[in-house]
Amino acid sequence: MKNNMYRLALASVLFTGAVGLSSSQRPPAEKGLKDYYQAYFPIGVAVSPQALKNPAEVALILRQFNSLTPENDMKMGPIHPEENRYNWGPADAIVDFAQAHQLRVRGHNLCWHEQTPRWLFKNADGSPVSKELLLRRLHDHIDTVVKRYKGKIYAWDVVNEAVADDSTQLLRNSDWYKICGEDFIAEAFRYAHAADPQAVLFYNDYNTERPGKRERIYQLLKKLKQAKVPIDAVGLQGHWSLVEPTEKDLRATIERFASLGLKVQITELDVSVYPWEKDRRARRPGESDAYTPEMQQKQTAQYKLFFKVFRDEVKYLTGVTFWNISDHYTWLDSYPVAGRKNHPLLFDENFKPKPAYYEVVNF
Ligand code: 9MR
Repeated sequence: MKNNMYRLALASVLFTGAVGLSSSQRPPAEKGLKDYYQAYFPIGVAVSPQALKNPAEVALILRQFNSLTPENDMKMGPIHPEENRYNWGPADAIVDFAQAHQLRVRGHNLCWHEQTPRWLFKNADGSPVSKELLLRRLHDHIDTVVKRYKGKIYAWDVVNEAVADDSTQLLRNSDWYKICGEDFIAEAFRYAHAADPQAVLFYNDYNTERPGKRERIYQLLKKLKQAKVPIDAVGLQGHWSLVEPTEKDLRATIERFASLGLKVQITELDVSVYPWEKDRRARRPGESDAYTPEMQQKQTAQYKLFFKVFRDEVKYLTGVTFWNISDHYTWLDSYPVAGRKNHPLLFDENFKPKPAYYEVVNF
């Protein structure tokens, strides 16, 4: 690690001193995550169009990452707010940026129970739509969005988070499920495949390393494979923490899904300094936002372990994407309610690499 820090420091001295040299004399620009992992898999990041206008964030993205995921702008609500109106601007801005800088794009997502537009599940008179109409709407949405970005988006999260957290059910009791039963899942994959046969199609979910949920997801994916549904891969979101997952659960998860002939990606990686708390993230009285040395140390060890496992599992793993760029902005600070300041990423609030970064690139 010391060695690496020394090399980075030296590189930046050389680089600053190199202004005025001809291009053949200039030393190579400092390496980033994407370069250290070039022989392994692309390293991506979730972005908004606003971040792509901020020079400090742009510099960090271009140095460190070679794949982008729109954090929100391709979800059905934002991109298709009314039945006959698409809002392409923000999504196009991200795809155009990626094209200009030769970055890959993962599309996120085509069918989810959150961030759905208000018109989707209702008839004009407010009554719930029939299964036939809902599937037709799903088809038209997927067909339009996937075809627009054909050749520019290499992979899609087709169905997001359809499996229940509750161990007594296989599928989440969403409006999709209530109206269509489980058929919407297979149909979504068929529509996406018909629109772009080259795109790599994912089922994407969270808490995939917890044995109970892992098995429920496994059952769903096995059924889809047996029915010859065009699904290629599974996305482990990777919203992890200082206490989970264990190495054993992480390896078991990757290998269990790979045994179905699916590729695996980590699609939304961050390591929260608080335990999993999706339903109770609000700031509690008397709590501080401190990012303590103990938290930082544990987080560094977690990142080191996770990337060691990722490298070991490279046969199955085809990408790792972080959910947000740096601790300057993370969804964990504000979703679903304003909560404690979190510090889940490899770069700090000033866009500087944290100790965890050096452990990830030093192998
Ligand atoms: O990061 C996203 C946040 O800005 C949105 O408010 C939120 C809305 O549900 O979605 C967040 O992204 C989610 C992703 O699309 C799917 N997996 C969980 C992510 C974090 O909630």
